[in-house]
Amino acid sequence: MTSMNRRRVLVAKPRGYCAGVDRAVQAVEKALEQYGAPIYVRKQIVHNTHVVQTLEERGAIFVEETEQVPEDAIVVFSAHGVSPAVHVEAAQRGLRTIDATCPLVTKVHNEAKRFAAQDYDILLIGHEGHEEVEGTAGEAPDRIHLVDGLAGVNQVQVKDPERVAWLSQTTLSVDETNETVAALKGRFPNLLDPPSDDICYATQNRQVAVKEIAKQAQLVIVVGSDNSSNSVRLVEVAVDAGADAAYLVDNASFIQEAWLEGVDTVGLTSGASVPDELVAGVLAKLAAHGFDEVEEVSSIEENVRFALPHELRRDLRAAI
Ligand code: 0CJ
Ligand code: F3S
Repeated sequence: MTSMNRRRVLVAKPRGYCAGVDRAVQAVEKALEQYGAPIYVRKQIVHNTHVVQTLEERGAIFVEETEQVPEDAIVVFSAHGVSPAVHVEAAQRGLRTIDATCPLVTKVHNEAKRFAAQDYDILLIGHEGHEEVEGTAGEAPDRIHLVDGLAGVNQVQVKDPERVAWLSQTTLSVDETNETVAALKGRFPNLLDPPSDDICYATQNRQVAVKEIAKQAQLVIVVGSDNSSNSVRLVEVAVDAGADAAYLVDNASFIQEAWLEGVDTVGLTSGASVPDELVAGVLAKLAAHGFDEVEEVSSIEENVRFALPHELRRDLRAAI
């Protein structure tokens, strides 16, 4: 230990699964229980390496596209959602599907359909290539234009600048999105807002909490996988909020001892797709390095719950 001061960890709350991740993971578990292995899953059910590996060990098979799923199999669609074309493809192949799309992503799909039906061009703020954005854009491919942050604002072309609305990916940085929207309104003064926030409650709550700990911590550790948009955003938000350094780690083994040198206060948080046991592993490693005082920060309580996908409430075997 290099520091003589007391070493403490500020743990951000809320942590653990958000309601959409909990539902999606449970959907795969329930399908395995009800129908037995293998259960196919299109894309990673959520963007967490540990979750995917654990489900694989239990008999889930992860594929990139539905064409890789055998005709008589069951396939689960991931929490990030799919475009209508994927549903059509699956139906054409006679697959039995369980849609684990987070209901808050489905809400954005519905907003996209409604704006498109009203003849609006839709500026979808999000990260190019992210599955959620691909799914949402598929609801109205001719109408939806991706705006990937501030850099995308000046490039976007619309049919009628008077008839434009914006939507967003659910897991973006709230502050960055506000900046992008302000810039879009500079270009399109009549830009219509979504009826309610598209950035979901879990993403927003975790950003509020990480700002709180980043003000007091020299180092912020975010547990999450590197393809997890909401987890990566927490690293950026922590640095913007004043942490000297912030790192994303999949689990405790990724922590480098050099990061802890001269540090008295570590902030710890996790993405919405991260099981709490991984955070517990990081706490144990930090304790072994003298960070044995643990304080929970933030008073946000999360009590959102979603019912399991409706397909799990009937017997899919009946469809064979
Ligand atoms: O888009 C979602 C439905 C969020 C799912 C939870 O997080 P994660 O890490 O699987 O996905 P993101 O890359 O979207 O944050
Ligand atoms: Fe849904 Fe937000 Fe979680 S969109 S899956 S509640 S991160």
